[in-house]
Formats: sequence, C-alpha cells, structure tokens
Amino acid sequence: MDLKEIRSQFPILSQTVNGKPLVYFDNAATTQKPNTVIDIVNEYHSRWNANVHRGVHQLSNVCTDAAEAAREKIARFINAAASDEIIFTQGTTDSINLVAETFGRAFIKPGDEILVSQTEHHSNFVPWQQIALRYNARFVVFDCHDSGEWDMNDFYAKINAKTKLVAVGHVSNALGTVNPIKDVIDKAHSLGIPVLVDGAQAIQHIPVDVQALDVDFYVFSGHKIYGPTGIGVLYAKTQWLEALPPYRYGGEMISKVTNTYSEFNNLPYKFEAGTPNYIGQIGFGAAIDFISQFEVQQIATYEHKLLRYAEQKLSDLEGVVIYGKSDEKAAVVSFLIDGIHPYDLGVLLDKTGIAVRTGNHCAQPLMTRLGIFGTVRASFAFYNTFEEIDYFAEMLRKIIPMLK
Ligand code: C6P
Repeated sequence: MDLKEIRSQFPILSQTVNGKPLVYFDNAATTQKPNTVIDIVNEYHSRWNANVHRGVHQLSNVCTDAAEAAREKIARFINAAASDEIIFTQGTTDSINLVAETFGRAFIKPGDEILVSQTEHHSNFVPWQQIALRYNARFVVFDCHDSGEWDMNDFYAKINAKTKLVAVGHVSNALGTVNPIKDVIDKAHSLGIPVLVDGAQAIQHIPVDVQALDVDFYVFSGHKIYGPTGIGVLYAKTQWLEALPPYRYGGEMISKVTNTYSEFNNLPYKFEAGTPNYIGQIGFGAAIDFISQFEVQQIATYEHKLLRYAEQKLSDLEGVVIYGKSDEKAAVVSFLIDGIHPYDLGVLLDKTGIAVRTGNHCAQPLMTRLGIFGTVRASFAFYNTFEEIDYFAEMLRKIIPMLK
C-alpha cells in the first residue's frame, strides 16, 4: 500500500493541532473521511438533493438510485445473501436498539435469558439489560479472563435452553481483542438460539462474511469505516426481518393505511420509517468504494504490524501496563502508566498533536472486571504510520517525568 498516497486522500491528516502535525490515534471512536466521501456528500447536497422514494422528478430519482446503490455495495461488502437484508439505521447503537426492542416485543417472556459478554460496549449491554427488566427475563453475563479474552467455559456453562438470544462484540473497542464469535454462533445455533454480533470495531479492520459466519444479526456504523456520521447498518437474515415487528411507525414503512389498520411495507423499508438519511447512505456507499480498492486482509495485516510495533514501543517505557493481551487483536492498544491519571496523559499528548481517548471507553462492566476505572487508548487505522508511533513513544518519554 502506498501510505503517502492513501494519506493524501484524507485532508484532515495534513493539518496541525496545537501547532504540531496531527497524529490521529482515536480511530476506534471515529475514522477520518477521504475526499471521495466528503465530495459526494457535498455534491449530493449541492446538486441533486431531493427526498427519496417519493418523487416522480429527476432529482428524487437520482438520489433514490444512489442511496439504493449504497445498499447493494454494503450487501456485497459483507456478502449478504440479498440487499433487502441491509437495513439503514443511525448507527450501531440504533441497530442494536432496533433488534432489542422488536425481538423483545416478539419473543422475550418472563424467565427467558439474554446472554452477553463481560467485554461489551454499553451499546450492546444496556439495551439487553433494559429489555430483560421490562419482560422479567434474566440478563446473563459470561465472564472474561484478565487478558480480556472471553472465558469460553463460562459461556458454555451459561448458555442453555432458556437463552433466547446471544449478543456479543466481534472486536472489543476497549482492548482490541478479536473474539471467537464463530464458536459462539455455532454453539448457540446447535441449541436453536440466534446471535447478534456488534461489528462496530471489526468491519473496518477484518474481512466480514455474514453468510460464512452464519450470523443472525450483524451491526456496524458508517463513521467507523471512513463514512459519514449518523448512518449505520443492521444486517439480518431475511427470516428474522420477516419475523420481527416494525421498530418505528410512520411514512415509508407502510404499504396501506386505513382508519382502522395499517399494512407494513416489504423489506427493507418495513424497518426504515420516515425520511432516511439518504445522503448519509450515499456517503457510506462512497466509503465502501474507497475501502474496496484494497483487500481488507491487506489492511488487517498492516494494522496488525502497527499494533505490535506500538505495543513493543510502549513496553520499553517504565511503568507501562498494557490491557488486552491476546494473540488475536485488532488495532487498539489500551494502557496505563503507574501513578499517572489517564486523563492527564491524554491532555498532555494533545498538546503534542496526538489524539488518543482516555476513560472507560463505554465499557464500564469490563473496566470493573479488570479492577480499573479506565485506560489510555491509542487506536489505529491504515493511514497511520510507524513514524507516528515513534513520535508517540518519544512524546510519552518526555511527558511521563512531568506527571510523576
Ligand atoms: N465506540 C469508541 O470510542 P455508535 O456510537 O452507535 O456509532 O457505536 C457504538 C459502539 C458500539 N459498539 C462498539 C464495539 C463500539 O466501539 C461503539 C462505539 C466508540 O470506542 C465510541 S464510545
């Protein structure tokens, strides 16, 4: 990969922050956008904007075609069996809430169990906890090891005939662990239990094939894969989309409305009430085109080298403890330095132009399990470089004595 050429496509990467060249290591929170995404969003707002699926006029048709083409691109990207299995949402959180609300309404009864892991982001934890409370079901959490890897014995012990759904993350946002989701899916399916996988931190880093995984629900956000904010995807097998009731009610999701009853639209529109974020969809499609120039496996290999290099550099520094020890990791390194508050470190790194995230990373149950309140997290994308990591380590070497 030609790193210089790739970086030149992201205008934000060539700016300075606090007088220093930006080193953007907060890619797990959101990724930066290439020119093609920025330009298409601008072009559709300035030249083609019109509401989709409603118009007989040219602008509406142009927007509708581009927005629907994005659905096709995303379906191909994750190897969905049909583009109708791609539901556009506001993002990962919205997708999970869609499944939790509708699955809860249709299938969760008192005494049922919903099983999640200890390492989930709040978005794949709180909705299930609340659904369980609402329907007098049990919210069950299987444990992880100190390394951040799942305790699969605990998973096998806790999944049972009462489990109605398993909801797990593909890659931990807080630690970077790539989880054994295929083992979870296979075990759950052997008991007839569906599985939702939160792919927010996987889709941009590792190849995802929903048919090979045989996953029932797979969710992710556009903004974490070089696309715009406010747009995301729920992939679900057709059988589930047909079995679940609509999430929100209103325009577009109906086929017939009378004073006494309504009939609902075909897939995927049954789950897309109201004016969709069609320009977000178009931008998302451009992001998929952008990433499709490369092999996702090629991106994964490069990012893995960055990760191991960063872990090595950090280990050379005194007092550093890295959280998330696993052979299977995506591009996240989470750490603490003895006697230094993560927030203080984050603030001083910012002064050097380096953007990292500090805190619990919306994973309080995991932090509690690890006995810490948070970490400093550097998360990489394939536009990051080894030189940036060298600079990061050099700045840490200067900052640490200042905070001791
Ligand atoms: N994690 C992070 O800095 P939304 O906000 O809906 O696009 O994504 C929510 C979400 C769900 N699952 C996982 C695994 C995630 O990492 C995130 C977002 C960001 O780690 C913001 S907290």
